[in-house]
Amino acid sequence: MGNLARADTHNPEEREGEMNRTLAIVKPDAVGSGKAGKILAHLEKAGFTIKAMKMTRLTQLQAGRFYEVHRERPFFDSLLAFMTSGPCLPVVLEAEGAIPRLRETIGATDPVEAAPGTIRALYAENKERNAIHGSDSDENAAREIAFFFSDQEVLELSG
Ligand code: RTP
Ligand code: MG
Repeated sequence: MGNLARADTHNPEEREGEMNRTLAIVKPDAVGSGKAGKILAHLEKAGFTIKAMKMTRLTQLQAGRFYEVHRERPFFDSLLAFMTSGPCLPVVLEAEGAIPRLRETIGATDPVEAAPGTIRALYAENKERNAIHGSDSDENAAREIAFFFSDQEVLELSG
């Protein structure tokens, strides 16, 4: 659908595809084991531009709100314990087709199932301690960016 719509336009920039933004979080396992720099380099090599970033340590309340959708899942309490166990790095990333591109770059949730060369295949310890988060839809990307960053923060930093 997107490609058909773009074929009708005479604007070369639009034909190139739409630039958009998504949210990654370098998770506490990766920050704690000194893999954050390699993961950020991997993201840049994969074509993402870092538009905003911060280091923070989530509270139980924040982690619970962020992963609200998983509240009824058996791994929820363990996920919250993990995500609050140390600092993490929320990062706003920009690229063409940023949301699917990030999901492809990070790989499947469980590193055993993640495609070779993906961030989780390279750096995740296991299905829970899996190095990085990536937004899974346009709607969630907008929600998750706003969860960590004010409009002003993103705009002031990225121009
Ligand atoms: P994320 O939201 O962090 O990008 O991960 P995802 O979409 O690949 O996976 P999701 O199903 O949304 O799960 C969120 C996070 O919960 C932990 N998890 N543990 N022990 C388990 O079976 C299990 N399943 C999920 C992982 O940290 C996962 O990334
Ligand atoms: Mg998810």
